[in-house]
Amino acid sequence: MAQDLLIDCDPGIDDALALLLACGAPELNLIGVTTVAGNRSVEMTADNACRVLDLAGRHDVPVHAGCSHAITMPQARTNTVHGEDGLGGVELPRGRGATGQHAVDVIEQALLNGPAGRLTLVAIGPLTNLALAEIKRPGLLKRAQRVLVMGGAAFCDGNITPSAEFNFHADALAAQVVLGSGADLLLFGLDVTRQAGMPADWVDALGDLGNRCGPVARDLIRGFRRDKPLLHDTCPVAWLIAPQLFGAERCRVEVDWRPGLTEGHLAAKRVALARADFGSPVEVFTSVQSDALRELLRQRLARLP
Ligand SMILES: [Ca+2]
Repeated sequence: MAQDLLIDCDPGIDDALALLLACGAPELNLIGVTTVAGNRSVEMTADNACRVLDLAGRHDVPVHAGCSHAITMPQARTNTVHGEDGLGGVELPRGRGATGQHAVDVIEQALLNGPAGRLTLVAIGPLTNLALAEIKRPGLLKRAQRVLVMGGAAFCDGNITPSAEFNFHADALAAQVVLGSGADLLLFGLDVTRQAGMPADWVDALGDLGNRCGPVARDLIRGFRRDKPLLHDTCPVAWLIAPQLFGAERCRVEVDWRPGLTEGHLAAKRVALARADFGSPVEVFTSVQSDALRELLRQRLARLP
């Protein structure tokens, strides 16, 4: 039976690829998408999620906009790595908007309705929505079967500051709240996503899939304002389909949420070496078979319209 899945995101080019992968995977039942301020404003990320889902023919998947900035900051920390429009200048038609329901309420209701352990959460933007849902109703995230998060840099350099990854830096307190929630948590940070590159010839070949989504995926990836585009957000969704492609280490983790040089830094220590009173135990992913990951994505994109 397909796995019920809710994706919280901030599209974002790699978010768009993650959504397309989820739409193209018969193993997954995407019940909804929530969005948050991150790469761009929350209004723009909600619009972009609608556009991407419609592209994939998934008009049935509702999009709910959520938080407009981090818990501790008056404005969102956005970026333009994905272009001013968040989709690398690729113009996709928009036939609808987000629902009137707030993402935090949707996450709460999705986890409260039905039995605990049924729904999987994938969070690939700043963690503000998940954290506020947990603050509103403590213990909520433990009702998820699993919470898969793209964020952090455990044993490698950051991509925003020397030690912080973008999603954790954008709302470090939210990251700490989610990591400390006691949920069954899988962390896909830069340690693993930096291995998930996209060579130009592979990107070019997406244009030959014979559908409309393939060439759009190619153009989205070409829109990255980085020399070496990476499949960051695709990794947790791919794990749900093919976990054997990934390797992880059990670690205890904490996020530095105080303002300063190391804000958003993920402090991780392997469980065998860590004191039991340090942080929370999570799976920290450290390796991926990148050729097989790209092939999985290519095959699932080929199933789309
Ligand atoms: Ca993202």
